[in-house]
Amino acid sequence: MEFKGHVDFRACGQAAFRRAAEGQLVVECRRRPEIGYFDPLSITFESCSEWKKTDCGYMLDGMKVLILGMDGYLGWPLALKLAKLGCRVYGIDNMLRRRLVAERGAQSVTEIRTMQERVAAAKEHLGVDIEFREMDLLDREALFAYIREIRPESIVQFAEIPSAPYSMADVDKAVNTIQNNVVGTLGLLFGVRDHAPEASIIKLGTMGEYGSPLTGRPLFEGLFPGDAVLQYQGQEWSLGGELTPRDPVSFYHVSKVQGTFSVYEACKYWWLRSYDVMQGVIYGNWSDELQAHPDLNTRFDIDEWWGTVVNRFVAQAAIGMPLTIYGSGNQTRGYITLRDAMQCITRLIAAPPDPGQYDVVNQVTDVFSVMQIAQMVATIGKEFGLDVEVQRIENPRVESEEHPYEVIHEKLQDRFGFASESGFADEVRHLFRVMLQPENRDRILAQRAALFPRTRWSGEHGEMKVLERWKPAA
Ligand code: USQ
Repeated sequence: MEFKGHVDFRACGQAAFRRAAEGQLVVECRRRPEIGYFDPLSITFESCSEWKKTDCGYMLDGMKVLILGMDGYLGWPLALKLAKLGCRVYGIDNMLRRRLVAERGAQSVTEIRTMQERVAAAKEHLGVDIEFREMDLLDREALFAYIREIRPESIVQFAEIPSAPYSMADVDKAVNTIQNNVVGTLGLLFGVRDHAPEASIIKLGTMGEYGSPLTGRPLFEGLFPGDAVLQYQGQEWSLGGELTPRDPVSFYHVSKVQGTFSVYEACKYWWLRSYDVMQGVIYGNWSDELQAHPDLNTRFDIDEWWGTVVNRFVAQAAIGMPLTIYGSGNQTRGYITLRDAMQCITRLIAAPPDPGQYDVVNQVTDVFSVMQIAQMVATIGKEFGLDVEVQRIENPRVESEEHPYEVIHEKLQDRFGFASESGFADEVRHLFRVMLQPENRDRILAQRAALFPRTRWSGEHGEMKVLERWKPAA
């Protein structure tokens, strides 16, 4: 999508509107108050020096973006991408993820540098400046002071514990997840209200907030469409614009649902603006910026708590471990590559919502069952000389194994111009090349014990039973 013509002042966040004496609406630019009030229709994207055309549409030049959770799998590639696009990028992280992965006896397969080294590498290899401060989102005093200091134009909330199994492992981990995610997001909203109310908030939610309704009801983008109707006892009511039902599948997903409600309410009470991103399962580790140098690597986890299924399967195949399909393998989810996810988030940052607007996007490109993923990974593995075996094991989770899955994912393409740049096969081929590098393969082998699941939703811990093993035909 390309904006044509006049500047989208609502996306700008820099415009202060006023009614002139004759009743005409005029606007003042917060970035350039010296030009005074002007007619909003008198400025086009092409003529406004504050807007710049990028690969992701028109964007505020030097837009100030604060990334919460910059050290993570998503936070770091996003920082690099935005910095390369000319944004002023700021970030915080409390480095918790590194500690929690170590707690499971695991580590990132790709070797990652400290944040200080990464920031220096970004300068050296990409020529960009990124500002990082080690800070806990729960330290509200420090957070609010930082927001006051930089007055971000966009804030990306990635500073959440992202693992369903971790949140189900024991009471401390469940509480840690809820505390970090729910309280962290709530505090942030007050900070934005008081210190940067015009900033747009990009909140990372998850497709798992919806669950997988057995009725086959479509998973709309957060809110019911205008023509949705409830029929009950011979009467009809409109559901248009209401939040769709949530049916989370772990305490982690519960924390995301709570985040959704907190953000929704804050937009309503305080006129904040936010996109809530219902994120599908992300896989891969390719982006243009990450490829520039190994010192820029993002983390890549594959253990039972922190790895997502595609990443785990490729790593398992690389060391000759049978792929761990939980239960029937017919569980179906929406998936997206890291590269595509970064493009989506960037487009949302570039074109923020109206003040007071809460909107939701479903961020997925493909829908697969676990069985299909295992089959595809095994087939691609053969190109690398691997004779991949798969195993069905007892499902450690409480989740539907047979269910319809009808995801609506239209807004990112239709309204924000998203076009996928990477597909499953190419991304998995790239992953195999990375996982099979001797030093990476060694790091997978070193954490082999953490690859097989031991965390049941029931709270019991121990090996799952293997139900079946076979080698898929190509
Ligand atoms: N699964 C297997 N074998 C494995 C690992 C997973 O069969 O070795 C199955 C799971 O049972 C599940 C599906 O694969 O049905 C996806 O599991 P996952 O671990 O890849 O993803 P999930 O726990 O759903 O969570 C991940 C991210 C989370 C994000 C979510 C998006 O960790 O942060 O919110 O994907 S979604 O799944 O759409 O909710």
